[in-house]
Amino acid sequence: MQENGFPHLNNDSTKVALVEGDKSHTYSEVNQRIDKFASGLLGGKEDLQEERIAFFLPASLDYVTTMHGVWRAGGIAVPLNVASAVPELEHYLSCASVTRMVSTGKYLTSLQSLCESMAITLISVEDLLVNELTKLPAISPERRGMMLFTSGTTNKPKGVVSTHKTIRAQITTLIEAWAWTEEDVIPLLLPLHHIHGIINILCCGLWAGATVHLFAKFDIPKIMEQVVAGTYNVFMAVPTIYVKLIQYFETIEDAEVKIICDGFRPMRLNISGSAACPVKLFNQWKELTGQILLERYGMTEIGMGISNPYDGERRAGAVGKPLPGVEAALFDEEHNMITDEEIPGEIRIKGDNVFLEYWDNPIATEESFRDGWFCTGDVAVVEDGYYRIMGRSSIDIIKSGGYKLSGLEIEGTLLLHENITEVAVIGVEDETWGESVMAFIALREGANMEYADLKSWCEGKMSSYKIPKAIRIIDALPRNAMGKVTKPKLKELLC
Ligand code: MLC
Ligand code: AMP
Repeated sequence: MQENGFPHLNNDSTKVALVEGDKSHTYSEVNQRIDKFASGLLGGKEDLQEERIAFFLPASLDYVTTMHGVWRAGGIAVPLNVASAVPELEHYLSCASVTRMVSTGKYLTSLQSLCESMAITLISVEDLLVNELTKLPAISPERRGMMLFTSGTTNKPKGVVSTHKTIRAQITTLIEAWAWTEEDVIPLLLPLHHIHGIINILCCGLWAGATVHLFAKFDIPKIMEQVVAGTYNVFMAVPTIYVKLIQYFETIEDAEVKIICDGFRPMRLNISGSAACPVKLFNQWKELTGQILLERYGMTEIGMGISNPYDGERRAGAVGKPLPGVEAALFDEEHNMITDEEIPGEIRIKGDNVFLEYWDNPIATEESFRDGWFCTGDVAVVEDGYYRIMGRSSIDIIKSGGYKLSGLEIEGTLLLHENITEVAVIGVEDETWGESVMAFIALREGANMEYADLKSWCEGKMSSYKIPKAIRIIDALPRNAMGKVTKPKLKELLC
């Protein structure tokens, strides 16, 4: 197992690192490919000096090559969501001042005009796999390594910048806490522009010398085939994935359900995170598979902060205790640390796992820290040392199927519709998605709106998972004396 150093990849030689369809790739093959790619990216330079290199790639050998290649060449990796709409991509690319974009196959054609219009050089992975290896730079841990975009309480997503030290801390705490070993085999079925897929699965797996099976999408039958074959001993997903698996079980014969559940039963670990795991789901999964889900809590800015134990009681409805190397505490509205159990407060986090800054946004960075603590905006209580998440301080943030969405960002796009005069977006409780996006809309006089028409209007303007799942037309939005929309009142309208 790797002890330290960069860039975060095991160098064991003959072991299989990645499986992609019917192809498998050993660590030595992957490492050599990364070195060639990094040499190609450097193109004669000694060090990329934190050049922002974006990449638009599904989970694949190419993705791993690019991510690690950028790291080895001294750049900042900016992985993008392959399901993004063009206006979203324009924001990410201009916000990060991206100079080069790496992609492959069919995506190269679709990205061409965007890259041309933004003076970004579009390159294919293959083009950078040079044969002449160059000396790669020494990368100090304090250097910036990755930028991930996160939605929040602002209109547009912010770039969360992690250093190599941050990335290493985020990985190593999980290797220790969840007992990763090179014997582990895990499917990666989550998108690779968020830390759940990137850090918890891909980076941890490749640091530990484990084998990661890459799936470009959440393809239930294909993944279940491998579960039945006993291929995996670790499984990590968002709650919606467990819900969808249970919904899938309802569509197949009981005997087949039993075979699949028997594939989950001997695994050493099933993890749920990125959104609250309802107690009902925790119990259903236990009943079906015998697996006691390990729920943990994290955030783009901190990696994982709090986790139920690998050994010991995994408590339903709770996210556990601070991870090794992570300091967590609750604070009241006056910024006093809460020391009594069962009094709710905001979770604040300290440790090497915490990000460096929001890219090019010193004000947002400063506002998100207080006395050295990162303020998460999540409210929790502690019971017998176990944290239980109660909610979020902002109603503008929605967690749908594990994706964090900004109500304000969605409102900003909907307001571009010629018939919409006012709009407020909230998250409403939903059994499949945790929360689903609902828009309250006031229309121009005399105008009508059907949901289906609005949905097709939204396509291409925002990622499809941000599109409201329901709308309600109202005459005017409720506002307080200051003229601010009172979103809690909208929730009351639904009762
Ligand atoms: C897909 N759809 C969603 C959605 N995902 N709608 C709302 N919320 C979502 N999350 C919609 C699509 O727009 C489409 O709508 C329809 O569902 C089918 O799309 P799909 O792509 O085929 O869906 P599926 O593959 O089933 O995707 C579900 C999912 C996916 C759960 C696999 O949402 C997912 O990968 N979520 C995980 C996101 C994640 O990694 N979050 C971690 C963030 S990091 P239509 O109408 O067009 O049919 C973090 C920190 C931490 O949170 O603690 O980990
Ligand atoms: P993101 O910004 O996409 O990384 O999402 C981080 C947010 O997801 C956190 O701030 C929490 O609100 C939420 N989250 C992550 N894990 C959990 C969990 N186990 N229970 C409840 N909320 C969670």
